Amino acid sequence: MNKVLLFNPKSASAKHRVPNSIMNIAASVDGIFDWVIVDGNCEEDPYKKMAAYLQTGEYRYIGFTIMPGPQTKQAIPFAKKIKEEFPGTIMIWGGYFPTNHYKIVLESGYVDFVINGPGDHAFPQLLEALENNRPYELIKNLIYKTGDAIIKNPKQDLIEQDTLPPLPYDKLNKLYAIDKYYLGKTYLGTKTLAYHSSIGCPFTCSFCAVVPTYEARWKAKSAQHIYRDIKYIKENWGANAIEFHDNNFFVSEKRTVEFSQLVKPEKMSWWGMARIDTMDKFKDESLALIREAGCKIIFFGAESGNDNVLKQLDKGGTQNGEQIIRFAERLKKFDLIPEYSFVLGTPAPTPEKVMEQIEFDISFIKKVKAINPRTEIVLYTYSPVPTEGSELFNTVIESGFEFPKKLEDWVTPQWERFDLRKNPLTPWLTPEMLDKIRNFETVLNGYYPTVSDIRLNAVKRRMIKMVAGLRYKTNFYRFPYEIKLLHRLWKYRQPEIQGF
Ligand code: B12
Ligand code: SF4
Repeated sequence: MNKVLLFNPKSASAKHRVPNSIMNIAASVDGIFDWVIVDGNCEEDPYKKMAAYLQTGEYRYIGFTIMPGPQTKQAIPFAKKIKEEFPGTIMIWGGYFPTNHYKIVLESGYVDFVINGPGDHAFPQLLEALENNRPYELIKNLIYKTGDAIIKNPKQDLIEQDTLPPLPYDKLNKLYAIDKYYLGKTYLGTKTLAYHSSIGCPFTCSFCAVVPTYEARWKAKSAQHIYRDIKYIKENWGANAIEFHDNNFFVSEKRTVEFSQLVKPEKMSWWGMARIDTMDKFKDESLALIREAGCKIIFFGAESGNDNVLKQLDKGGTQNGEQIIRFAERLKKFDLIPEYSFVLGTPAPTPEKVMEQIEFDISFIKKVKAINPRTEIVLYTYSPVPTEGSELFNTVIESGFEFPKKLEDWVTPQWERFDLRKNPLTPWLTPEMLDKIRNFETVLNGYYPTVSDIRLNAVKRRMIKMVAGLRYKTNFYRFPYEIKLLHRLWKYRQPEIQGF
C-alpha cells in the first residue's frame, strides 16, 4: 500500500503549536494508510526532509495544509519542486487558502486535488479511490480538474465531531516531541496546548473566510470529549494552559458551562474566541464560572464601533457600538480580559468617508480603552476574502480589486502583506489612510503593550508607555519612529501575527 506524506508549512517563527489541521487529516487515514508528518515549523530544511521520504519511493500521496500568508511561501515552491522531481506523486491541498482560491491552485498544474473545507471523510475516500483505481468523481468536498474544466463537488454536511477518530498525539510525539516542540510558554502558562474543539461558525460576516468554507454551519465536540482529550495531554506531556483555536468557541453557553465545571479542578489557564453579542447574553453566573475555571482572556471580533460599518460587515445584526463598550465594562467585574479585534479600512462611497470611518474607530478604540484599560486591541486592515454574493464583496469587485492571477503571485511581498491584513492592496485605501492606521497601532501598542508579550518586563513596559504617552494623549500619531525603535529593539510580539 502506498504511504502518505503530510506537510504543515512554516506558519510562525516561534511559539509553535500542535499542527491541528494536518493532525485531523492524519487521524482520518490512521490505521488505513501509513503516514508521516513533516512540520515546517520544526525543521531547518523541510524540503530536504520531504525529499528523503519521497526518495524511498514508498510515498505516493502528499497532503499540504495551507492558510493564507506565510504558509504559502513554503507550500507553493515546494509543491512545484516535488512535482518536478517526483512526478509520480499525487498532490492534495486542503485548508483555508486552497478552499477559497481553488481555481488558481488547480490551474497551477502542480496540485492535483483540492479538498473544499473538512477533509476528515473526503481525504480517506479520495485515497482509497486512487489506491484501488475506483472513481473519485462523486466524493463530497472534492474539487478537481478534468481537461480545462474545474469540477466542484457538493459539500458534505458537517460531521458530528465526537464521532471523529482521536488525534494521533502519540505518533506525533514520535516524530516531534510534543513537550519540546508544541507546548510553548505563553501568557497563559509554561506549557500551552493548542486545541480545536469545534468546526465552522454559525454566522455570515461578510469579511470572513470562515463563511465560504463552512457556510454558516458549526459542529462541536462535547464538553466531556474536550475534557478527556485535554486531561490526556496534561497527564502525558504536562500541559498547564490551553488556547482554543476554534473560530467561535463560546457559541453554546451550555457547553461552555459544562466544560468549565469539568476543567475547573485542573487549574489550567485558557483562552478562546467569541462573539460579543453571543456572550453578552451569558448569565453572570456563567461568566463568573468561566473565569473560576481558568479562562483569562477572550478574543472578540468587535470589528468596528460604527453601526453602519457593522452592518456592512454583516456582523449578524445584533452587535452595535454601544454594546461593544458596555460589554468591555461588564467583563471587568469578572476579571476577564477582552481582546477586541477591529477591522479598519472598509470601502465607502468617497475617500473622505473612508478616512472618516478610520478616524471614528480610532477614537472609538480610545473610548474602549478608557472604560476598560485592560482590553487588548488587535488592529486588522480589511483584506477581502471571496465571500461571493455578499454586498461587501460586490463593492470590492466593483472597485477594481483583483486577486492574483497566478499561484506564484501569492508569495510576492505585497500579497504577503495583504494576507497579514496589515497592508492590503484595496483601491480605496490611500497611503495616507494606511499610515494613519499603522501609526495609531504603533502608538497604541506603545502606550498599552500587549499582556501576551511575556518577554516585555515591567521596566520596559513603563518605559515604552512613557515614550508613547504624550502622543497617545494628544492624538499625535505621525512618524512614531522612537516607539518603532523600541519595538524593534525589544522584538515586540504582535499576537495576531506570531501566535496569541
Ligand atoms: C492556529 C492558527 C494560526 C496560528 C498558526 C499556529 C502555528 N504555529 O502553526 C497563527 C497564530 C500563527 C496564525 C497566523 C495567521 N493566520 Co491563522 N489561524 C489559525 C486558526 C485559529 C486555527 C487553525 C487550525 O488549527 N484549525 C483546526 C483544523 C481542524 O481546522 P481546519 O484548518 O479548517 O482543517 C480542516 C479543513 O480545512 C481541512 N484541511 C485542512 N488542511 C488540510 C490538508 C489536507 C491535505 C486536507 C485533505 C484537508 C485539510 O480538513 C481539516 C479537518 O476537517 C485558524 C482558524 C480556525 N479555527 O481554523 C486561523 C486562520 C486559518 N488564520 C487565518 C489567517 C488569515 C492568518 C494570518 C495569515 C493572518 C492573521 N493576521 O491572522 C496569520 C499568518 C501569520 C503567520 N505567521 O502565519 C485565517 C484564514 C483566513 C483566510 N483569509 O483564509 C483563519 C481562518 C482565521 C480567521 N478566521 O480569519 N494562524
Ligand atoms: S462570528 Fe467570527 S468566525 Fe463567525 S463568521 Fe463572523 S467573523 Fe467569522
